[in-house]
Amino acid sequence: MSPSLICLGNPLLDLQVDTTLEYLAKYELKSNDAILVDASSNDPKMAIFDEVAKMPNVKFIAGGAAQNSARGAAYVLGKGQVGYFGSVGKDQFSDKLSEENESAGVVSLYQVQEKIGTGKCAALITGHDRSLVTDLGAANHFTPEHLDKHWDQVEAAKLFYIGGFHLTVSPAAIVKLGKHAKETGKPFVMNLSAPFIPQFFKDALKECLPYATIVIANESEAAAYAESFGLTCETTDLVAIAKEIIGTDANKTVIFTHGLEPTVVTTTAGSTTFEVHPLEKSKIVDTNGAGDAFAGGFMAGLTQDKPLETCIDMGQWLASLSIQEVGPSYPKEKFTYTKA
Ligand code: 26A
Repeated sequence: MSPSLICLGNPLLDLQVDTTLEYLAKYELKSNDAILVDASSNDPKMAIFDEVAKMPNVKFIAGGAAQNSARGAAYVLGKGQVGYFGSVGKDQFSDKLSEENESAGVVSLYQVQEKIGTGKCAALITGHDRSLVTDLGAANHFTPEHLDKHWDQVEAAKLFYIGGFHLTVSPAAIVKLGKHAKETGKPFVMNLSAPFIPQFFKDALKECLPYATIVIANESEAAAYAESFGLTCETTDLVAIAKEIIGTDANKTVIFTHGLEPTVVTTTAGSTTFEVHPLEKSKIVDTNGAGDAFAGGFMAGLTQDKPLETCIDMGQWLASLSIQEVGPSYPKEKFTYTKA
């Protein structure tokens, strides 16, 4: 059996820790952000990983945004239905990621680097905020040729999910999958992932967005898109931004999540909003990975050919399950989605 849903992203191991605003200030980090550090430049932020690894309350958890979504989709779809492409090293971190994928039912389609360590992300939690600091490591060395090794699975897949973070790694790999999706009429879903993607990877985004049939982003990524692409509308006008992304593409849907505010869904036919179901604050453990879980639940619904509004509700349902766990994880217990 071949996976129905194929995902592509950057496999990372998360070092998650509850920390303080003082610690964030030491490295001039924002409390809710995602940034990259470059291991080859003498970036002082590289020290964060060693410091966090030694903190008494640190937890090592499977991460990587699209990989979190893949595990989420598999939580709903079951074993063998979801495949995940990305690049890892040969070390304990990748062993842990493979194990987590295996137990979640995700088929790991890893490209393995002999001499580069698996990527890592320090997930610095302060209250309900998280600051993500990433050293991509091996994840940065994914090459489109690796897709060829599993092309039979690509051809057998029904649909694709691309983490926008991968735009920093291999736009060529995204285009390769995008072309296949376009030629075969399969859904091709892209997530903008973080404000720095539209900000600093504008050309890569421009190259890949035409293949997307569905674009998922949150309100701050939407605002970053509006600014980076010089849109004349307000950066808070989600419908106007979505219309700009869509242009005249009748085959494109834009989904903007907006925290507890309604989710805004736009096509060339118009715009609709969907209420979120807020979770009691006392039940929230941490919101790291909430957006990934939303995408995972959404993709599971799409894989099951559910109507768009059900897919969105499934995304919100899975996100609410995930924020009751530590990090981008899902309950051990198997809950089943029932239509709200
Ligand atoms: C390229 N960058 C910066 C990244 C990431 C990333 N996943 C892929 N590429 N930076 C953070 N993450 C992941 O986001 C999840 C939370 O949404 C973290 O590993 C974390 O699991």
